[in-house]
Amino acid sequence: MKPLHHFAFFLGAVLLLAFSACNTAPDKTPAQQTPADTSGIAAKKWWKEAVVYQIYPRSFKDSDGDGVGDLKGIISKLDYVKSLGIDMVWLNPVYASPNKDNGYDISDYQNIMKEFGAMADFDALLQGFHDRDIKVFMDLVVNHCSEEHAWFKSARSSRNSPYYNYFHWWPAEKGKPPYRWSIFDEKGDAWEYNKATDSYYLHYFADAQPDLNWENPALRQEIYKMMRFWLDKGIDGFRLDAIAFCSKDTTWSPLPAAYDGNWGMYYASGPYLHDYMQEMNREVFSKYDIATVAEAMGDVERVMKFVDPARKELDMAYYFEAIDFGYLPKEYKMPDPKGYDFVAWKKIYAKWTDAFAQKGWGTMYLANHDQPRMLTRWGNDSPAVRDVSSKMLTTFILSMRGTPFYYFGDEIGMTNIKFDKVDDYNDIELLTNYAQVKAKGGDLKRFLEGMKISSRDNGRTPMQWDDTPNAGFSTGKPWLKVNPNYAAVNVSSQEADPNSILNYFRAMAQLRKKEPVLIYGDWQLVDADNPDVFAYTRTLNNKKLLVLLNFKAVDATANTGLDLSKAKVLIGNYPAPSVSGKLKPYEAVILELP
Ligand code: TEU
Repeated sequence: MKPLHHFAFFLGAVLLLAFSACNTAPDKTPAQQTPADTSGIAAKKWWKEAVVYQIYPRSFKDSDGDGVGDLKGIISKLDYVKSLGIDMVWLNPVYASPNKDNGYDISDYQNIMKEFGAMADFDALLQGFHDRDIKVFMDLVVNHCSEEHAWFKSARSSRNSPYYNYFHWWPAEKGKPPYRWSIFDEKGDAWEYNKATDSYYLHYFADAQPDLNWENPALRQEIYKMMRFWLDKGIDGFRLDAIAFCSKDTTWSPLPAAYDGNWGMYYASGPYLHDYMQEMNREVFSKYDIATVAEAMGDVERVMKFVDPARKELDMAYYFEAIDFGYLPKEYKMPDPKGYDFVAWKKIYAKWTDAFAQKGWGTMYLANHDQPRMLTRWGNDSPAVRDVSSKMLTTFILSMRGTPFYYFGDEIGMTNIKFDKVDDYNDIELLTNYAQVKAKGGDLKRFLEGMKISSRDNGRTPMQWDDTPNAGFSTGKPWLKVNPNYAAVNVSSQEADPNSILNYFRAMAQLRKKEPVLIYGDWQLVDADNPDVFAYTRTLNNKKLLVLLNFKAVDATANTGLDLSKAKVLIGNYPAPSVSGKLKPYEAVILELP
């Protein structure tokens, strides 16, 4: 099977499962079937009540004119971040890194990336957030490190290095290693030959990102020590990158006959994964009042294991089934030109939200640094409807059950940049896939058209602060081009406008704070088969809210079967919000029902 196809097959399998689950019991959700959480009151925790704002430091604000965002830049915007009404910030990796994968290849876990500043800047940033009652989440990348990490440099020099067993090796005298797939490798091969040791090392991601050997207890202790270093500084939690992949089957047996290219699921099935999570919790997390979120691949059963409180592992998980929806089968991240099946997509949300109502806790996101801009992917970025469409998606994120993770720049409606030329891209994922399509003699023009919708760099362009050159991001040449629409889409112009996307985000964040029903309330999909409207109720004690979201560019009607005659509008994205269930294009409204 060709490497590009593996991920697509994974998606295909997941979709098939989703469809069959939905077809058998369209509206009968687990929440209805079992009385486990019918009151909607889960154990209260600060991290369930928080709105998280994700900052990609490279693209947020550059303080020294080198074209790369930095920590001092973020410090200069602390009051802006506070003004959003968010509670917690997730910083993408700021550790020392040669940046083959923009900080996800760490060469020193206890130092700051040169371009971003120094440890003193980090300490000042943390203090600045804490002074404003904002908690800080660090990205923890421990499935792999950088080839420039001292451990790997030593390990690759000799089989006798004390660090050799910090990594996974296949000795060349045993012949070629059994096939494993790599996501950021042009050859799609996760084993890379190393001459000095006459052996192959494993890398699920790029060859510059060797996988760490979690099977080695000494390595695990090093990781825990490093985690304590950051927690002792006072950070408030970790986002655990690619953590589902850390345990490996070190018998390296050939892939099972049943393997269907579903690498996400396969790699997330390591034999000791949850032993390691429980050990990490015992040795580190349980000793601090922090929150942890897993980047958890796999199906409901797999993801649930991370967050079932009885298992004492992690607190929250984000899953991929909804965000990876709507790509063509057998092709990596190629959007289906016919669009996506909206009804099936809603039912994916229903399935996961219902699962997290039983145990654990989920998250809600429509974008992050691995995704395109939410407005282009899930809304409509054309100037005529950009405003309403963006506010509608914000209403969605902040009214779902699960901790919202909101991506910087979405609060002003930033859109995909849609590069025409491959030279404009920076991302290792895109460049790898481009090289693969080229090597196969594939249609590069078609590939680049697809990437205008799905590529990660669309979400990584610099923050648009104002209409001065480079959108006020940097006085130097930005590392990635600024979206030319910055003259119209920027913070400064939206600050002044009470009806702006930015001020709508603030209002929605306040509403979530004011209404516990939006956090702890039961969630129920209504009018499930409506092809245009995403409608659901949130219920807590005697309070019932109805959320109506028109995802289409045309008028639409929600048939909820609920009596709306006494409904009261809590928020809406049109000047005169609808109380009838009849919705204008991209209309969003939250109604309180008596
Ligand atoms: O992503 C984990 C992951 O599995 C990725 O393949 C993800 O699915 C992909 O980026 C989608 O395009 C994490 C980070 O979020 C990502 O930025 C890193 O590149 C990756 O780990 C390697 O560290």
